[in-house]
Amino acid sequence: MPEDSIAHIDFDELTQKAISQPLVNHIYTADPSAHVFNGKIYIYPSHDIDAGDAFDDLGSHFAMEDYHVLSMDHPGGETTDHGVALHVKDVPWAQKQMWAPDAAEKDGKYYLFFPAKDHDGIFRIGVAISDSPTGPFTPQPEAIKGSFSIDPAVFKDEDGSYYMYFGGIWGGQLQRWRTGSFNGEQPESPFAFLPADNEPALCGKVAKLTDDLLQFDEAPKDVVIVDENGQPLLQGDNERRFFEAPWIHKYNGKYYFTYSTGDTHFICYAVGDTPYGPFTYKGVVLHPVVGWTNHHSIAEFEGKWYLFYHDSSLSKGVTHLRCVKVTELKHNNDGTIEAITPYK
Ligand code: FUB
Repeated sequence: MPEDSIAHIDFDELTQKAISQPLVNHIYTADPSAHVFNGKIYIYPSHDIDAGDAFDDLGSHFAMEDYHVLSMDHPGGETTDHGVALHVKDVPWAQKQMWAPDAAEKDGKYYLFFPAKDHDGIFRIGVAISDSPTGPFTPQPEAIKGSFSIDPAVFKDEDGSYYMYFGGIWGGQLQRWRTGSFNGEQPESPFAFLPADNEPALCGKVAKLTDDLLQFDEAPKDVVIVDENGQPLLQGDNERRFFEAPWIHKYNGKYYFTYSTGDTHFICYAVGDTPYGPFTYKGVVLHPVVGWTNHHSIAEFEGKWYLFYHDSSLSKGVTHLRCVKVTELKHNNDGTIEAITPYK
């Protein structure tokens, strides 16, 4: 929901109408990536702070410096904040803007994947390792070779392969990589280098990870989203095309690619037969929330599916001070997802 609509919101009424409440309210949290490890739910969110940076279309106001891990025994249970799991000052290659992270488990070790701007102001994706799902995590000295842009989401397929989905346009810089290398020619603008409205939309990326989960095992490929006629969505199709916040879950043998449409504020989904797609656009998962960004993850716990998401209700509408929430998500018998309206 854009900022200019917020002036008219009665936040007491909104809290009453919200389908779920903040999981924690002692810190601001966003971009929740949820996983079930050892029968318990762990949430890897961004930790929002007000660093005083002005709002702009590059997201400079999202100036996060560290990560906390949250956990709960079951949805609706008490949420525990396990404190600082990784701080930007401990990451040699990173300078600022610790944006949306994700995590994975392999052979009893836990891997935190996170984007940050490097010392040249270019978003890269790094990995940090821990023996515990709650950290603290020890970062690798360098970012993943060949990594770029933001919003990593790591998916473990049933054959034991791990894939990273990532990317975000505007402040996430994906458009600057259209030629395969970083285009830093003009002063940073969210709109330079984007395809024209009648050209195929910029795609999120996917790359298989190496066995140690520390590098890409292949050059990142496009995650192509097509319409009902098999045609790639166009850049001007703002209500359906990819903007940021990719996630993937598998349901009944199909791969569900879910993502934010950014400036139109939806979480949408598209379905494919392989982890690489192509994915056919199907519809909306989550309608706009209070705050500019919409970001989510989807996890199964004890046979039910849950959508983890955020809004800016706790800060009464401040875009960069968000709070994470959870609600049940339903797959219909025909494989579609029941769209969620965040306020009744
Ligand atoms: O939290 C910073 C950025 O805002 C994330 O990386 C995007 O997905 C959006 O939620």
